[in-house]
Amino acid sequence: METILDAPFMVELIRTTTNMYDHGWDERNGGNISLLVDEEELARYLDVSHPLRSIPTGFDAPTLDGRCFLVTGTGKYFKNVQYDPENNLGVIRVTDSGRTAELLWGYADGGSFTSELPAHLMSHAVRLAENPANRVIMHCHPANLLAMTFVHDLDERAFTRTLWQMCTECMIVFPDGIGVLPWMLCGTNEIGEATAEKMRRSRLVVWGQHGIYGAGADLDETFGLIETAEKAAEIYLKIAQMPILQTITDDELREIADWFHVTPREGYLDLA
Ligand code: 2HA
Ligand code: ZN
Repeated sequence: METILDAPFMVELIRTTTNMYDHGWDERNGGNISLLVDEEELARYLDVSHPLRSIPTGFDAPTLDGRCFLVTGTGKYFKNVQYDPENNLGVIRVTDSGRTAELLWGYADGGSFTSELPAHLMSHAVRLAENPANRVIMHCHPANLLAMTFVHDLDERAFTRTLWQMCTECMIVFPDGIGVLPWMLCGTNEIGEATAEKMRRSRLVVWGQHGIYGAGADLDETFGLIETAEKAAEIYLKIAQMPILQTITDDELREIADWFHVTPREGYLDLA
């Protein structure tokens, strides 16, 4: 049997956690990732018929029964994943209408999945219903987006429009906009449900005074989504205190959308 440490999905996830740490998005134990992996693929590396232990999740996710995820561990540091994947990561299979996670590999020191598993699995369920190719939910604490939640209106139309106006790329990368939640206690089923509800409409969800969630078909796409929004937030913070002499107009945003064949979130552009 091949070692799971050489599996392409494992190599990619380890590289991604390291890259996110290097971007300053995941201080200490900040941030978490879950990646959907097919059981048939896992069976090349693991005996999937013998779970190591079962861990209760504390919530329901009936549509995910039988699905397997590679998930970062609770209390673990992204900085350390590359040096010790087996303690910092785990592979779980969701069973029992989502109430139980069977551990197939990892969390070797007796650990468990991220405290944000409710937000991850509830968001996976919603995104899979929208796009069966969705595989990744990613959470992190990028400084500029976080800072923006202190000084910008949290209305999600206004927040989205500001980001779209900061860089031409934004309309192309997230035409579906960005959902925004006010500050809420993290790690709870409530914030999980609220995040998943926002994920119906947009693949990015900001948590006020905390961080951001992104969803995508693979790790690169999801990282790029967050990276693009974070770049726009950085530009916003650089210019917010200066007189604005020109911006990207709504007609120009429409022009970008038409040229790149993307559909802006309905009602978010003011067009004559
Ligand atoms: O796991 O980022 O939101 C640490 C966090 C909690
Ligand atoms: Zn967080």
